[in-house]
Amino acid sequence: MKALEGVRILDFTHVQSGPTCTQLLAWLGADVIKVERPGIGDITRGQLRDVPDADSLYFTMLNHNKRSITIDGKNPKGKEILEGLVKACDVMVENFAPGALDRMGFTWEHIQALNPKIILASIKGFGPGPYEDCKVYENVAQCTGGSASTTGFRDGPPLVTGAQIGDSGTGLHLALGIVAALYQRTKSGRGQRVTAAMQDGVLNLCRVKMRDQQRLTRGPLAEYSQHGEGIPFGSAVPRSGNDSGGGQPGWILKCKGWETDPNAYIYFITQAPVWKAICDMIGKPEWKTDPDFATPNARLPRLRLIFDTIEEWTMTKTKFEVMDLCNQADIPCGPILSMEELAEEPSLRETGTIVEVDHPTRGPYLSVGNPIKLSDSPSEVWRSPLLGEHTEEILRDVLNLDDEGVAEARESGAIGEPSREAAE
Ligand code: CAO
Repeated sequence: MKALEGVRILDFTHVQSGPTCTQLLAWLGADVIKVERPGIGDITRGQLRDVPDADSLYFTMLNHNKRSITIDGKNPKGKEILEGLVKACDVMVENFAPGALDRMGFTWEHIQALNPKIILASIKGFGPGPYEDCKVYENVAQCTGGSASTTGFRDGPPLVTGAQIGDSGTGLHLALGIVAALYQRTKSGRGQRVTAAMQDGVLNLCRVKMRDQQRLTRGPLAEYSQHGEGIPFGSAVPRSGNDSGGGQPGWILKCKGWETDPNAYIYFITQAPVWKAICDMIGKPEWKTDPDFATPNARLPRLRLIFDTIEEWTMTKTKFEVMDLCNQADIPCGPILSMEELAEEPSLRETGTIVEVDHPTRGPYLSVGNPIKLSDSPSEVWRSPLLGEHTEEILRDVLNLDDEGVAEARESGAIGEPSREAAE
């Protein structure tokens, strides 16, 4: 059995943030019913397509283990079907633009009246306040949640990151809220609303930068390399390049081959407890006792010199050789791994973090599996559904419609026509 077996989710999500949340819940064992617009579906099915006429990787990699039903929520019969699903589900998840669900007639009051035990979980760009009505995509959240202003180099513009902290990060936050609400319901017997705003989710992930904002009012941030370089701080937390966000200074250093390989680098942390091992490894044993280098505080204003010196050593070795040598001495470091290297990493394949999935119209593709491992609820990864692939199955199994009921739904235009692939 799976952790969330028996939990049925009405998945009204699209694009990335909501689908990452419901995909996680599906991997944990929930029955996730993805509702899509007839003939159109989640817009990502057709975005960034690499195989003509096949669902994009954008869609397939975010919608594993779900069933797809097409329903026109603005058609009266479609609304009736949706109401039936609200009654039959434990959780409804949505990430429409603010107001869209209400305009479709599904206000929280109406949803609660239909099913007082249901949990309604929503992602929006912003919480209540001046921007609550705005549509939001990933990079808007990164910029408004404090990530962009603190990412990049001091002398460059703000930067967005490759990690989708606004979308996938908020999906993760919402999934936790849903599981907590399901747990509370076992005692209260009631559903509730769960909301996660993307700005809040990003800010939560940038917590250490808010820490630094407050520390800045009491003096310079000594662990930022700009301090060692004698550059004064302004009133807001600056971009800190590759400085470590914690109390142990770190930086990205070149390794052998950096001239031609854009990823021949390693992140190197000068952790205080292993400082002596670092000095021996890089051929600077005198730094172990030199008062300018022997203590963490003495080192802070000299970090540039220290990392330049370590880099002279790392440049003589590949990133994997540096990793091996450092690990033998317990020195924390990490090679910069490209997506190409990660895709081929055997240990990630073995744990199911990277999986190969087959798909009827696009063939085999690689995906990222469930990063959360439960010993009693292992995740299996099934391909994403074709548009409307399970429409009839869901009408029959979940709503108990017979042939006549399905035909009536079809004729009313509520569920559209079966898609060519799904019909095949
Ligand atoms: N049946 C009938 N209508 C449907 C439907 C269905 N099955 N599914 C969607 N629709 C309708 C909606 O009701 C809405 O109609 P109205 O505007 O007439 O009320 C319409 O489709 C468009 O929905 P939308 O406004 O949510 O979609 P969009 O493409 O314009 O905006 C996005 C996309 C992501 C910017 C917006 O949904 C949003 O801000 N969501 C909240 C924040 C979020 O999750 N952002 C991250 C997305 S991932 O990068």
